[in-house]
Amino acid sequence: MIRILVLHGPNLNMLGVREQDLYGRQTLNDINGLLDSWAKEAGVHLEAKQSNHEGDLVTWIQEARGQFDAIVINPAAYTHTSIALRDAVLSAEVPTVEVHLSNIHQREEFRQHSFLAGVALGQISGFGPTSYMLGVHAALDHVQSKQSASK
Ligand code: CA2
Repeated sequence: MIRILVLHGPNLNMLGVREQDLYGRQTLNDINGLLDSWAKEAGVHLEAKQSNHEGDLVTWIQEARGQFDAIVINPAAYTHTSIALRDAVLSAEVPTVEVHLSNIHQREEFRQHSFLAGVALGQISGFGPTSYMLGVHAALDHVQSKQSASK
C-alpha cells in the first residue's frame, strides 16, 4: 500500500477559527477528514500531523525516510524562512509536494519566495483545501509512475 505523510506547519491549527477571509472556513480537522476519505477511496495509507515547531517538522521529515513513499507539506510561514526544512527534504529523499491554501505569488513579496520549492517535486498554491487534494493526487501519481517504471 502506498504511504503518504501530510504535514501542516505553524498556525494551521487555527484554520476556520481566525482569518476566515484569507484562509476560508474549513478547519484543519475538516481538511484532514477530506484527506482521510480520499485515502480510503484510493486505497492509500495516509497520516496527517501538524506542529507549530520547526524541529518537529524536521524530525518528521527525517523519520519519513523508508516509512513513507511521499510527503505533502504546507510549511506555512516556514516556507519563507526555513533552510532547515529544505535540508531535511533534501536528505530524506522522500518525494515531496509543497502546498499552500492561498496563492503565495499574489501576496506580500516576502511570501513569494519558498526555500522548499527548489527541492520539492512541485508546488500547488491558491486553491484553498483543494490544494491539499491536488497535492496528494500529484504525490500518488508520482509514486505510481515510479513503481510502474521500475517493473
Ligand atoms: O497559504 C498558505 O497555505 C500559507 O502557507 C499559510 C501560512 C502563510 O504564512 C504562508 O505564507 C502561506 C499561514 C498559516 C496561518 O494560518 C492561519 C489560519 C487561521 C488563523 C491564523 C493563521
